[in-house]
Amino acid sequence: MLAPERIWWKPLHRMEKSWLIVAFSWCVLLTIMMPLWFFYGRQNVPATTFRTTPQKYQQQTTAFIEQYQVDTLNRLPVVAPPPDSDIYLLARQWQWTPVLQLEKGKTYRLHLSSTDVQHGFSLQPVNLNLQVLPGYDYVATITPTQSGEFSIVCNEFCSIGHHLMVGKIIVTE
Ligand SMILES: [Cu+2]
Repeated sequence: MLAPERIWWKPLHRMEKSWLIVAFSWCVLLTIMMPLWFFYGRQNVPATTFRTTPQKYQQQTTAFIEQYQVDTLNRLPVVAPPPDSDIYLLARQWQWTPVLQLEKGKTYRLHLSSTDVQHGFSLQPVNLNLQVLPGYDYVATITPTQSGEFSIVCNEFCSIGHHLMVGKIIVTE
C-alpha cells in the first residue's frame, strides 16, 4: 500500500494564492474597521448608565406619567413631555409603559429600566436596540428624525408573555 503523494511543499497554485491574499486583506480591513467604526460610525447611542432600584424607577415613572399624561391608549397612559426633558420608559412583564408622544426634531433624555427581569428595547422599524436591566437606569439622548408611530418590541426573552410585549412611541411633526 502506497502513502498518498505529499505535496504541501509544492508552490501554491495561482488561484489559491489570489484567494489567500483576498481573504487576508479582508481580515485586515475588518480589523481596522472595528476601532475606526467605534469612533466614526453613527450607530453608537449616546448613553450613560446609573444605578437605581425598581422601587425608585417605578416612582419616577409614575410621577412622570402624572405630570404629562394627555390620553389613554389600550389602557396605557399616553404621555406628551416637553422637549429637552427627562422621559421615562418602564419595562416589566409584559408591558412597556407609558406610550411616549414626542415631537420630531426635538431632543429628549430617554430613561430606560426594568422593574423585574431583563428586557430588550428594540425600536422598530428603526432597529435601535438597547438592553434594559432592573437596577440600572440607562439614559440615552434621542432626537426623533421621522414622524409616525414606532413599535417597541422586547427582544430579550422574558418568559411566557414575551411575544405580547409591544410598546409604542408616537412622533408628531
Ligand atoms: Cu421579553
